[in-house]
Amino acid sequence: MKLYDTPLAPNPRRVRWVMAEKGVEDIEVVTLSLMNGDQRQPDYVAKTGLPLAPVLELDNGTCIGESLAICRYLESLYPEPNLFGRTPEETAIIEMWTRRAELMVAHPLMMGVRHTHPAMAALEQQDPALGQRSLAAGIAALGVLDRQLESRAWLACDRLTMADIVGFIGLDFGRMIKLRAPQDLTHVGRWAQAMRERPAARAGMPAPAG
Ligand SMILES: N[C@@H](CCC(=O)N[C@@H](CS)C(=O)NCC(=O)O)C(=O)O
Repeated sequence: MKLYDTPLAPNPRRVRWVMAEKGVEDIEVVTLSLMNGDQRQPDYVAKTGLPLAPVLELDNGTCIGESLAICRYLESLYPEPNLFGRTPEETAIIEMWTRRAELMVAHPLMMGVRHTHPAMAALEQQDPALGQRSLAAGIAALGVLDRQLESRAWLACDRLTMADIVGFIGLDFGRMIKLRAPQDLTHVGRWAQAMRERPAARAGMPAPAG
């Protein structure tokens, strides 16, 4: 299998994080430069369907796009540690928090970065007002995570799940514009620190400067 990846972008990072948690090392990683437009090359789009990363290409040539679909596929192949749920109830609760983390936090923060960071002008017809509204929505939704984390270490159940990975990567992408969770969100702060300390947090990430 081959993973079409790119180091700084949040959606491919979900896949690398899951691979690291599960100890998956037998997938070839092909690194794309989004800034150079590798994702828009006709061969890549013809093969994968959209000018986006990540994509997992199976040995039979099937291409799976959408980071969460790739992560679910990896969960089927490498079931431990479980990240998507063991029982119907757990699976539903993890799905609920994964969707909230993605739709309410990760997506707005990603839109905020894309529409306000100067380097993102290469990828986006920027609308700074939309960027600011998106950032405000993403930050407000962190309050929802903070309430959920008040009485628990992880978002969805008593262990790390996909919901934590999606939520944290969304928040951490905000570092591009020096965004941090508001200090009064102490539960988010503690959870984010626990996520940052996991070895998987470093998977495929460039070494810090200095
Ligand atoms: N919903 C997709 C989103 C994929 C996506 O937006 N990928 C971004 C990187 S995070 C990308 O490839 N952008 C290329 C571009 O904007 O030209 C997923 O979860 O995989």
